Amino acid sequence: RIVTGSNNEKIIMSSCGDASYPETLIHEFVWNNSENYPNHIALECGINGKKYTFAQAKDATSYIGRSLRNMGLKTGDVIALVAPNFPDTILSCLGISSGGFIVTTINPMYTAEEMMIQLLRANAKAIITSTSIASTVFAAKRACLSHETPFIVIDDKIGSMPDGSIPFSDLITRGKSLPPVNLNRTCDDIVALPFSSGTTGLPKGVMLRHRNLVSNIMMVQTSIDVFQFPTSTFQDVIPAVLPFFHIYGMNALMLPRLSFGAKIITIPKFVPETFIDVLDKNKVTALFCVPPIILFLTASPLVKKQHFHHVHLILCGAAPLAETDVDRFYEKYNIDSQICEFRQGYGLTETSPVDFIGTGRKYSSIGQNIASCQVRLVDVMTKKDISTSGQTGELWVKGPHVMKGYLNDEDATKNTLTQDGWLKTGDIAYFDEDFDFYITDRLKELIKVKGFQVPPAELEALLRMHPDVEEAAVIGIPHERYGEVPKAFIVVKENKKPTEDDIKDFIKGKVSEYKQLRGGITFVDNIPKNPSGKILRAKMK
Ligand code: 4UW
Repeated sequence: RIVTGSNNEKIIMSSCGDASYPETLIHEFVWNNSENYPNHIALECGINGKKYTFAQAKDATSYIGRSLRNMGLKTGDVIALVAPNFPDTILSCLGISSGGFIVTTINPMYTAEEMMIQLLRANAKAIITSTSIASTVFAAKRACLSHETPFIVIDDKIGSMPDGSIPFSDLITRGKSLPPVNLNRTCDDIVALPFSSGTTGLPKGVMLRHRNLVSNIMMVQTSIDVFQFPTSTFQDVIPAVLPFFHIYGMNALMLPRLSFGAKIITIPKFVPETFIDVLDKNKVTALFCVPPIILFLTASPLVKKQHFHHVHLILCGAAPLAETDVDRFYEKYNIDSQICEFRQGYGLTETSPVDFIGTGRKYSSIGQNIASCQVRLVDVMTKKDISTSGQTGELWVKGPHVMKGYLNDEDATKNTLTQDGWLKTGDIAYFDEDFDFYITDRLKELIKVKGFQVPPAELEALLRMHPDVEEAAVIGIPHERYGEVPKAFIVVKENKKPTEDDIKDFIKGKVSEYKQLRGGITFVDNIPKNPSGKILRAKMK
């Protein structure tokens, strides 16, 4: 399994070999098999029941692309998609691709200020959103984009459309009478621009090509056979509560599962009753989770054994999960773990996202590197490659799924991607005697709250804007339900005495709910830093 490279690097190859994948654009890939089941339901709203068959969804995608072209948008323009999970969110995403554009997905929970930063950094030329958040998105648009920027709104039955909006449904109806788009795109072109803070600093646009997304889907598909993933013999039914704006929801759930004929039931927001209602009304076959959902499934009195009757796979990732959490789930429901199997996955936005998937019964392991994903473990101190089980090092990965780089950020790209294509994940890991991997720590600054990214640099910059704050440093501390929460250390200016609540109030409203300083604030005399001024986060922890 371990091959020595030309620079004496120790490369841990995948036991699955290499994956083959077609040179196809992502929207073509997703609908490739759909002619075999045109009348099956592809998309259904878990709230209002709105449905699209595969044939309808495929056609709608194409019409949306045509309509966007007809608005004067040009090949390679970036379109911001800021919407909770709805069938129309999925159609928007694929429609943007079919029109030859790039989709930057923005967290619909963001404040207008947070949205503005991404709209500007991504240089968005149009926005697709939905009525329930349209006023916030419109405020962001008005503050930073030109008046003519197309503002397209999905009617999600809550809230209304700001003046001058284009109803999303018009894109489909009008697109029918427009000529097909003459696409001049290759698999090397960028199609998705999700944002990630990477190993350090503020969120950056992650440039993902069509090939990155398509290859990663096939890398997983090749590996699930080798790792004997439980699969359905019939059409999968998958509730989609993980947000599509995040790469896990986008290219581990939505796009791959649609490609293989699943029915996706969209859930716009995690509300226990809504989630249970979807489980009650559907024969759900697979659950895509983050650790807090696993905890919810175990703890909630609303969840019953019968909800798992058709479930053959429970997948979890985006943040660490303890073996005992999975044990507790199985103990509570007395479910056969070979019929309803639990597996972890591991990945990151920068790798489209999947690098590892679970191989079986070791619940705390992220499993093994998938087909075509090469891995190195690099000792943090000596920078030498590790080739022995049990030793920890930084995880590096390489393969056709690795991003092109960060948009307009050469420094960050250089610090993350080596010249020969290795991506430094910023995660610390080791492998056992079976080559099953375990994540033990995070070298990078990133804090993960419920699986969502919280870049400490963003909160630190905000805290420094408070008139009483001299210096600030933010780290993640463990939290029982959320995994981690941000905690701030603050040095105040001379003769100033702000309270913890003063500072928390200052942050409130400026950043989303999940980024709030739930870990509290400690006032200190100084922040430990290295000679070049970098905050010594490990020391603070
Ligand atoms: N255990 C511990 C894990 C794990 C983890 C991720 O926001 P991003 O950039 O991306 C994600 C992607 C999640 C994901 C991808 C594919 C997959 O199969 C799956 O599970 C089924 C989940 O969250 O954050 C990337 C960072 O999130 C941490 C890790 O620090 C990584 O660098 N992370 N998965 N299983 N930590």
